[in-house]
Amino acid sequence: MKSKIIIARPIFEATLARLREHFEVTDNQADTPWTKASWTQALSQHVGALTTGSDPVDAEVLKACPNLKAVANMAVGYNNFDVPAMTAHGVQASNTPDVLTETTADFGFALLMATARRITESEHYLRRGEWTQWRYDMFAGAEVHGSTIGILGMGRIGQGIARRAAHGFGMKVIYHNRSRLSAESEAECKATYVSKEELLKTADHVMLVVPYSAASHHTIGAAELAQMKPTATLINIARGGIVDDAALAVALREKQIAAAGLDVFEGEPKVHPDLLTVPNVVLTPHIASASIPTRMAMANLAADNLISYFTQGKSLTPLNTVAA
Ligand code: 8YV
Repeated sequence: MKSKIIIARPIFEATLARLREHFEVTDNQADTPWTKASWTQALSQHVGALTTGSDPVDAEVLKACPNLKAVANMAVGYNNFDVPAMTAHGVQASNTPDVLTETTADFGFALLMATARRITESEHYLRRGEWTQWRYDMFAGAEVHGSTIGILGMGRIGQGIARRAAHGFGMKVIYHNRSRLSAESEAECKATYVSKEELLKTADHVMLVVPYSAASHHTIGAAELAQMKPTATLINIARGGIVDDAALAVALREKQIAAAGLDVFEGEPKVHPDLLTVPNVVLTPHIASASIPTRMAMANLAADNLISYFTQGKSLTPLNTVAA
């Protein structure tokens, strides 16, 4: 008899077909939204699940799911998981590292370019039919090449951004992280370790790539925004709660900083209403990893993590160790 798994959100048909070879699958190709209660109830009927970064697997959910054995997150970030609680319940947790690193770093750069060079703001102006003649200061933005980028969070994606910045754009790279990179990695990224305060004070562009946890909640709030240069841009491709969105909307409106580019939001898919009305912000709906090949690689790795757990007793990219 095949084990029963649930796929929380729509997925590629090919991934679904592959999973159906191994499991009895409950899919959600109809994209029916979950409440926490309906998700918990559905999950409790299955031994495995393929989730995205916004489907909770916490102590409360786990209590209702005594038969659950493995959950594969189709995301590198896993703040939707309570990993210690999963370990305590004997549930294998896995994520999808590496396969999305370069694509997400590409997007960080795209958002930086769009924000610094005011691409979306100028496109809206053009579409509104307001472009009547050339002006020396029309949508003049900040320089990217040769400027200083400050990267908060220097994991795989942060290092991908640093390599692009240093080698592609001749930027000076400064970073702050819980721990310093090895001398070899610093040299490869041409990156200099600085304090968070120095980074905020000196960077022309601040890029946020820190994982979300209680400790990183509101890493950037009113006090940090006040330390940044008035000409600086802030880019968030990490997680919504890293930035105090209400404080950011005020800082943007009052031109405490020049502009922001945000792919993630507190309480997404809801976006703070004040961010929707300020012009100097570029907003995208959490798509940093969304190239077709990368999303396929993420889906395949998540599927392989489930298949590997149920056939070999261990996922390929596990986040915890559990007895099979
Ligand atoms: C995911 C992400 O697409 O990997 C992550 O952590 O934020 C994105 O790549 C998103 O979390 C949905 O799973």
